[in-house]
Amino acid sequence: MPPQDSANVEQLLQQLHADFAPVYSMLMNYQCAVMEVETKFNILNNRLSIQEEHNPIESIKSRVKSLDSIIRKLEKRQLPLTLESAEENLRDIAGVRVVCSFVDDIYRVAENFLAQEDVTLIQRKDYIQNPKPSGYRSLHLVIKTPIYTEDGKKDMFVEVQMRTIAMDFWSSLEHKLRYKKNLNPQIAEQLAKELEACAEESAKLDEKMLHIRDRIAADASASDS
Ligand code: 0O2
Repeated sequence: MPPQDSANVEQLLQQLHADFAPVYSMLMNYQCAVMEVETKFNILNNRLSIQEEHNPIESIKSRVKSLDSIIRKLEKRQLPLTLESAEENLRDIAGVRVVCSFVDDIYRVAENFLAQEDVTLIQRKDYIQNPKPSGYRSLHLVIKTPIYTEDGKKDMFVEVQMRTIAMDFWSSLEHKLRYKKNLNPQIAEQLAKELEACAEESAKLDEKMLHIRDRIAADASASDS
């Protein structure tokens, strides 16, 4: 490459870095918030396992929304297409999904998480007590938590979805149906009905498993005494 072209490339790269710096910085802030929240749940998982003799959390999955999804969501809601507007209006740019073994683990972990001084609850939606018409079940928490940047402390929104393994399994299958394009509408309707029935059965299974776990624990403590 001739020296002059190389200088042009350097200049272009510098310009691109300067242009994209605010975007990188915003997404990095959300990534930091996700890491903070994940750490909180990992610590809770270890601490609560001492009391209950089992790990209440099966897995934690996290993501930061892509720039494309952020812009599309702003457009869909007819909001200004700016970074400031995204930070102000979208509460699910940082998402953490906590999958628990049993339904009561969800509430115990949530309670301990929300009791922390640097976690502020903004919104709580209990789709376990009140499932969506689709059959969707999860506990949704929108919280604010601080991160520490070069410019100081910054409070960040994080959306936490908490569910059992069964709810997570159901939700990922239903998500496939939801986003499948070009599906015959009659088949889609039939599948949605079948999925709704699956959600009911799955909730009953969660209840039965919880009951069995409690009976095992009760029997074990009776044998110990
Ligand atoms: P994706 O692709 O999972 O990110 P919001 O969209 O958050 O502004 P709303 O309706 O207040 O608006 O949020 P809600 O109902 O609390 O749920 C938001 C998220 O929950 C969804 O994000 C899904 O992840 C999940 N969810 C809610 N309802 C359903 C459902 O019926 N089926 C499945 N599979 N997931 C659901 P996104 O951004 O819609 O989708």
